[in-house]
Amino acid sequence: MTPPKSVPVANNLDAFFMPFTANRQFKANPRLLARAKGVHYWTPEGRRIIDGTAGLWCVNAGHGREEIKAAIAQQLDEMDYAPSFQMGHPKSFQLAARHAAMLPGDLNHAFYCNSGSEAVDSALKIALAYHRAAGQGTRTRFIGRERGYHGVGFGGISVGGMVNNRKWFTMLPGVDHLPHTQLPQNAFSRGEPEHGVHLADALEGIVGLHDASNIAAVIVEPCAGSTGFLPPPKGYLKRLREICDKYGILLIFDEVITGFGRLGASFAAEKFGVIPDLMTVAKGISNATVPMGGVFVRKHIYDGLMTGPENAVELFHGYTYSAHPLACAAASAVLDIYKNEALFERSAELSPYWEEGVHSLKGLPNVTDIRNLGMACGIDLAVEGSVGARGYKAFVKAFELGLMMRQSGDALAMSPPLIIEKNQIDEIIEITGKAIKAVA
Ligand code: PXG
Repeated sequence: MTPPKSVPVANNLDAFFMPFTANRQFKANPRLLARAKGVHYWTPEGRRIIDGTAGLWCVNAGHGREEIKAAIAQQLDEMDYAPSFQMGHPKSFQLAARHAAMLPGDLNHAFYCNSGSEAVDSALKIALAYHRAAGQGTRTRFIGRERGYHGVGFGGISVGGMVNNRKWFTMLPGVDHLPHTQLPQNAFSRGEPEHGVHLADALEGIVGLHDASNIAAVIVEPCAGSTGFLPPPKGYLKRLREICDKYGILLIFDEVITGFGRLGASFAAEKFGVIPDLMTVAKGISNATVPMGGVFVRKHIYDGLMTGPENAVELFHGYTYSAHPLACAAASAVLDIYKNEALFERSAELSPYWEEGVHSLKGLPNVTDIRNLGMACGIDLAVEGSVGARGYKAFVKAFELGLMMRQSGDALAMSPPLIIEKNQIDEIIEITGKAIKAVA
């Protein structure tokens, strides 16, 4: 790959109000990415950066995929846009059928939107509508989990459990939280930790407090991503499913990160053998080429909403760009790549090597925990001064050394594209080790 020509960037950074970024700090010392191919980015000056995070956990099939580019270009030629309200275009129906066929259990209907945040808010609304259609309109409460991330809509931040995303904003009423699942006795666990199944039982307490007749749904990430990657304790998700079933509470898995191969299976639901009533996805659904999100629902949810007169809209919810033709074309091409290159299987095959690599960092200065599952990991560093200071320094150092990682407080997280090679995993681990040592 030819390094890019230099792109002028100085003095013009002011106008863009950057999301989830320390704007002033960044603009004083920017980190810019100008090109990408395979598992690499290049800065405007042509410096190569290995992508340890698949963008933001989303470019699962690697960057610059010609097949996706061709599908999007062809779709643009054929038809740029068509509405999905009281109209349809063929690719949306084809894509939904393909998703339904690959999803576990009877998760066989797809509602499309444009992001994970929209997917979460859509799922919460579908849960409310489902209960109301079933004559259980008092079921309005949602249960999230501490340290959960469900995007940035008002629904998502309310069920989410990250304090900085919540404290500035008004919350939805009627939300409780389960405890998070990071226990000190599980430090340095490989894969699913041994301890913590009992943490799911907190749901019984919440039911005791509010009564099940007031609770609509529980939403969790099967494996929490944004707060430093927390795999579920053994048996935890099954226990949650059992308690939800006992009380008629819907279970929503937010698979925005875990979906499409990240954990070495199509979805976490498949990996753990636990089928939620609704599943939210985004990111890997389109390999991040065209924004797309979705809610996959089980048969009883869809059927439950197909009531009333046939000429009545069953769900008063949707987006101008729901099932956008370009997104559908991209998502379909991505499914071909996942299948043709067996990337979910590849993710499973590579994960023991990844696990060895990330756990080889145990013993480096200030490393207090390492977690992994599938092709992702979280590494906790001891706090130095203020929370997040050391984590940020490690992240900046890694970028200087040619690696893109994620940092949340003092937790580092990585999730490379699933096309990564073993020698590239070695490079990621080596640079991570150097960055950690540099901030000791
Ligand atoms: N749910 C989950 C589980 C997510 O991880 C969202 C919803 C929201 O998706 P959108 O497309 O609205 O951003 C996410 C997004 C990080 C990081 O570094 C994670 C996300 C986004 C940005 C950064 O952990 N996840």
